[in-house]
Formats: sequence, C-alpha cells, structure tokens
Amino acid sequence: MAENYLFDGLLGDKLGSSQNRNALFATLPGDGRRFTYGDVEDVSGRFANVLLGLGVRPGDRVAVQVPKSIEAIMLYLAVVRAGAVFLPLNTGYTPAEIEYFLGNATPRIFVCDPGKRADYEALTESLGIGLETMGVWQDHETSAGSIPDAGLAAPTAFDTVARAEDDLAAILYTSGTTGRSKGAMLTHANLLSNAQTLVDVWHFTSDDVLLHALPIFHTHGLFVATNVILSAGASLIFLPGFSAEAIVANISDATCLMGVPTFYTRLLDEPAFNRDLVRHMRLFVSGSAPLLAETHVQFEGRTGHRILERYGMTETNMNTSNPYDGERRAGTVGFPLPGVKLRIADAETGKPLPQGEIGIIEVKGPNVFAGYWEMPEKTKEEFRDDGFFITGDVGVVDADGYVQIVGRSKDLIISGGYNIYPKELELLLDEEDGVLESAVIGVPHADFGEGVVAVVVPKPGARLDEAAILENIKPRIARFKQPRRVIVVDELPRNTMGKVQKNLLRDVYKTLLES
Ligand code: MLC
Ligand code: AMP
Repeated sequence: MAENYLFDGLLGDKLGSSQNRNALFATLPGDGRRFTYGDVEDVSGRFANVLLGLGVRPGDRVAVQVPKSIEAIMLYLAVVRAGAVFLPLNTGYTPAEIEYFLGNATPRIFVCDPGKRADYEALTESLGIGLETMGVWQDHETSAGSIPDAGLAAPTAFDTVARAEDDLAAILYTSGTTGRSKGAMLTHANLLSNAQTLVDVWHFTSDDVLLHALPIFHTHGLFVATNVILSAGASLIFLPGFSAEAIVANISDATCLMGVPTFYTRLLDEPAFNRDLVRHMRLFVSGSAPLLAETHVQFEGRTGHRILERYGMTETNMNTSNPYDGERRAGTVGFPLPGVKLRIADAETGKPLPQGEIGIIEVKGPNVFAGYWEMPEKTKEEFRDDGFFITGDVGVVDADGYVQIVGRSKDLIISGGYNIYPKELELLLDEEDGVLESAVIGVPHADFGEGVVAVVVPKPGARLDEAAILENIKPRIARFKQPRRVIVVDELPRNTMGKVQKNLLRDVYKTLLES
C-alpha cells in the first residue's frame, strides 16, 4: 500500500489486524464513550470516504470551525488520509473574520457548527465553497451534522491516499504584524518529525494518559498534544475545555497534562489541587506563553512537580524544551530539541551573536514550516538566506545552554495562550466614528498573563464613549481579542521619528487590569 507519510507514520503500527487496534485512544468523561485505535481507523476512514464523495481531492484545503470533539480529531485524520490539507479555525472567530480565511485559502469545503450554518450559507455560496456541518456527536440517534450523518452511512474501509514528506498536511493561520493573517503551511514531515521527537524527549509510552483540556484548532492542542499521543499509542481523557474542577475530577486517571500558563495559575487557585491528588502524575508541560518563574516555584511547592516548559510557534511546531531528566530551569524554555538548530542573531544584520548576548531567536530544522500560503514575499522576509526562520522572539542563551525568552520584536499580545495582533484591532478601532487614531497594548493580567487595552484619540470635536466602542466592535472580532478597557486620551506619545511609543503606554497602564 502506498504510504501516507503522516498518517502511516503516526498510526501505521495500530492499523489493520494489529493488536494495537484494540488499545484505548480516548475516553470522554461525563459522556461515557470510549474510542479505541480501531475506532480511529474506522471513523477516520468513514469521514475520508465522505470527503471523497464531497469532491475533496489531494491538495484541497478543508477548513473547519467546529466544537471540540473526538470526531473533530477523526476529521483531521480523515483530511490527512484523503491527501487534503486540514485548516482548523478558532471557534471564537466571527463570520467577518472567517470570511478572510475562506477567501484567502479557497478551501474545497468549510465545515462549521450546525448552529452556525445559516451565518455561512451566503458567504460560502458566493465563494463557491461547499458548506458542511459537524457538532458534538451526542449519540447515534441525533444528527450531529452533515459529516457525521454521512459518515454513519459510509464504509469504514478507505484506501488512504499516498502523500510524501514534503506534501502539505495542514495550514494554520497566524496573524501578521500588518494585521493580515498568514497561513503557515505545515508539511507531513514537519508534523511527524516533531511528534516523534517529543515522544522521545518527554518519554511518552503507550501507558500514558493525557488529560486533554486545550482547544484543538492550534498547534498546542492539535499537534503537540494529539499527535504525540497517537504516535506513542497512548490515551486521552478528552475534556471539552479547561476548567480547574474538571482537571481535579479527572486527574487521578491521567499521567500527564499539557497546558498554557493560565491552566497552572488557575490550578494553583484551586485548594483541591494538592500534592496528594497529583502524586501519581508523570509530567506537567507548559507552553504557548511565558510561564512566570514564580508560578513554576509555587507549583513545585504545592505539588512537588517541576513544570516542564517548552517553546514553540505555529510556524515551527516545538523548538526547545527543558530536559525531562536534567534540571528544569524556571524562566527558561530549555534546550533546542534534537535536530533543531537555534541561534541568537542581530535583528538588523542577521549576524549570529556570541553566547550571552540578547538578540532575535532564529531556528532551522525539520520542524520549520514550508512558508506562508500564497505569500512568497512574506515568506522571504521571515527567512534568512541560509534557511533560518526569524521567530521575532527576543532571547538569550545562558552559559549552560538554556534558552531564555526575554521579549518580542513583533508587536504581539499573548493572552491566555492566544495571540492577538494589535494592528488588527487598531485598524478596526480607527474605522470607528470619531476615532482619529489608536494604539493597542498588552498589560499584565493576573489570569491571562497579558490583557488587551486600547488607547484611542478622538477626532477634533468628537466625544468617544468606551462602552459604545466596545459594543460596536463586538460582532466584528472574536471575544478573546476584544479590549478589556478602552482609554480615551488627547494624544499618543510619539518619538522623534513619529512612531507611537507603546512602551510608555504600557508603563502608564501597567496596573489597569490588575484588579
Ligand atoms: C477566553 N476569553 C479570553 C481568553 N479565553 N480572553 C482573553 N484571552 C483568552 N485566552 C474570554 C472569554 O470569551 C470570556 O469572555 C472571558 O474571556 C472569560 O472567559 P473564561 O471562561 O475565564 O475563559 P475560559 O473559557 O476558561 O478560557 C481561558 C483559557 C482558554 C485559558 C482556558 O483561553 C484557553 O484554552 N487557552 C489556550 C489557548 C491555546 O491553546 N493556545 C495555544 C496556541 S499554539 P466574556 O464575554 O465572558 O467576558 C502556540 C504555539 C505553542 O501558541 O507554543 O504552543
Ligand atoms: P503562535 O503564533 O500562536 O504559535 O505563538 C507563538 C509564540 O508564542 C512564540 O513566538 C512565542 O512568542 C510564544 N511562546 C510560545 N511558547 C512560549 C514560552 N514557553 N515562553 C514564552 N513565549 C512562548
């Protein structure tokens, strides 16, 4: 049988008549359903047949904005098996935001939540994109959307389409500093190599059970968490989302947890989350945003476990990790993963800097993406001539080789692990009646790490109202990107070049979201 690099690489040893087919893949607390690796093969096979019937051909994009469910993971695998390209979208995005992604990626079909179908009918029709639905599959009696319905009637056997290592497996959009999102093209080899590396360095085996509470439309929850588990033949306890109570209720059956720093600060606020509860745990991983050294220390004090922090990006998958066996150093993201080259370079010249100096983190390796979808110029700008990708993160390597992230050269806010690009919001705010100009900044936020604040200047004679501005932008942009506060000022601070001094604004408003 021809090889599908990612699917066979992740699951080859669990397919067909293999004993591993019977192994448990996932349980859903509260729902009682259990999925084996055999179910993974069968259901992804059904969905792949459905996709084929819908006209999906190798290389086609399949855009998906669906609630978190195990079937959504099966759909991801079905897209890969059909040789197509999986394009997951944040469930919080509004139709106005989705319009851009569909227009840019021109997928063959768009799969949405059944409850949102009406919002997308006109749009998909005008773009010539098929519209399908998929909700949470409650039982086999109630329809959960067109894809699961058709899946029930489709055969489980599917002749998986051959795909090579450099073929695309997924496109994940990441916002750009100019306000326009860019589709990061991830190949089969990008995803498989990273999953296999992480299985090795984090010592995953088929005995592991990951408590999965992350969303599955981003690298962290979809690729790091899910691909690692599939590759190791391990299991998931699949929660619909994060809640400290659900973690406490289910952690005794798990061996590991992966989360953004907000997971860990919220768990520390939960008295029932204590040493006894997590004595049996093997591993806690944190990433997607900086974990405060203070959280690391508090967590160890409370539980006796040292959180393992790692560093990644949509474009690169995982780049570095603290060691499994050696010292997990708080405030650092550890060492480059095997196969990943990392250097600190001068932002302007790209010249590598000596150890101990602060500069831009640049990486190269099998994990690094193939470029931005239909944006060759952007792709060129973000790679050096020798193939290193310019991350935009500012870092330093200490004398022992640990990488520390000290800032970002890109104007980006990371709130609860979600990236928010100020430019996108500024463009929206500037369109508001009476707004002359705006500056969007991130300031400390106890729960989300950073919270969004908008500073706006009225046009001469105009009066601006915070509540009205917030209300107006509501339908246009996902809730997590909306400012927590809008501050009206007479003018923005500028340097002699006329550039807005966001550092001064961040300083003025640094305690605004503290309470
Ligand atoms: C929810 N809200 C947020 C938010 N999450 N606002 C800002 N930032 C966020 N991250 C909104 C809600 O809509 C709600 O709005 C209000 O804030 C409070 O919500 P909540 O109920 O407290 O939030 P919750 O649903 O519990 O979600 C918080 C969270 C979630 C931290 C669990 O944001 C989350 O799962 N984050 C993980 C993101 C992630 O997976 N990132 C990985 C990217 S990959 P209202 O209207 O009620 O006020 C990547 C690469 C790598 O970065 O290295 O991994
Ligand atoms: P995304 O584009 O959503 O993949 O976000 C990637 C960005 O998240 C990186 O460029 C970093 O700025 C940030 N990031 C990821 N992991 C960490 C970490 N452990 N510490 C600090 N920042 C991180």
